[in-house]
Amino acid sequence: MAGIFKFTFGPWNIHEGADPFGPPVRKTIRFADKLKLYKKLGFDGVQFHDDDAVPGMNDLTPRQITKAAEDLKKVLDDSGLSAEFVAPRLWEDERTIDGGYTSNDTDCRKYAIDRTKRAIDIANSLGTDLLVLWLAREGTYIREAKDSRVATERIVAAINQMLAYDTKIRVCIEPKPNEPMDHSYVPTTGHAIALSLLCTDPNRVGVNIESAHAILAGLDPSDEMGYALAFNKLWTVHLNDQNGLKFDQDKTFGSVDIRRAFNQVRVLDMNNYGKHGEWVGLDVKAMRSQKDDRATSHLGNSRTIFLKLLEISRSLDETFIEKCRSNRDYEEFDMYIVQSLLK
Ligand code: XUL
Ligand code: MN
Repeated sequence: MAGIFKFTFGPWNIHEGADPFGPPVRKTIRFADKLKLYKKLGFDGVQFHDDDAVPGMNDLTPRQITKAAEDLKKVLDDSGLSAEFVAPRLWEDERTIDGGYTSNDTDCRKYAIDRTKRAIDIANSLGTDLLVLWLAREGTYIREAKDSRVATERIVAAINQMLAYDTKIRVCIEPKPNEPMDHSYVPTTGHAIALSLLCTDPNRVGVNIESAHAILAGLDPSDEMGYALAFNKLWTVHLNDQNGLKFDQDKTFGSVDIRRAFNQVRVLDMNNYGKHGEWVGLDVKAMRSQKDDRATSHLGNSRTIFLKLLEISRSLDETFIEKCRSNRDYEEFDMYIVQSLLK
């Protein structure tokens, strides 16, 4: 069996509860205070958007950005925390309204690449070689807005520039089928992995699978994970849960479908996920209707649910499971799994 899992989340997972229809409903917790919560909640790693690490980075020189990131690294070291990855936030600037890497405008594409290079600088300063790309606006609202072949080639060209800029960086695509864009160019794990094979160094392009994003694509997250594992490309995960085909909910892991969550834990554990230093990442949000006092519980709860499901998976009778499989006794097997989850 695999070893001990280590857990991580991003500071955006502690938030004020604003949604597209209403303002914040909880008090802001300062970044420095969020960092203090990590260990208390059972987490050792921090995931960063580039400007979580260096706020206001568009107004800073590359040297100033690196200096700020180096200062943050000292804070992380003093807190016993590691940076897991850095992700360029390419969805807020006016130059990325119609996409960054796939924008039809040359200057906007240049901005996206330059910003990504700064995110790589930040990753280096924070001591991580992992860059996550959630391709938020690399898509369209009407298909005719962009040429999908050109858009795909532009994403590949952008990743190739990242690989050339830093010969150590590993680029991890986080697929999502929609939201904010209506149609996304890299909607699933299969798309992301196929895209990696077009890059100059496919071995340095992998995936970050988010449970909710897979569900939004009508797919099972654990099968997506198994697929990526078969390519040795599952380099991080964003575990959470999702109630059907609606907005991206980022619910507490296992809170909607405990069996679906169980299968994610099981596929990770059975395949020694973590053996090469991979983290168990969460991307979960407290409900907007939650009061301030327990607005971080979703993080600890997700971790607790993961560990409980791990315990259940490891306690299963593997000989019995093999017998069920070879006899095709799937009704018995089904009941065994359900009973194990009900205990
Ligand atoms: C968006 C999402 C992002 C990425 C990081 O749906 O999941 O938070 O995980 O950029
Ligand atoms: Mn995510």
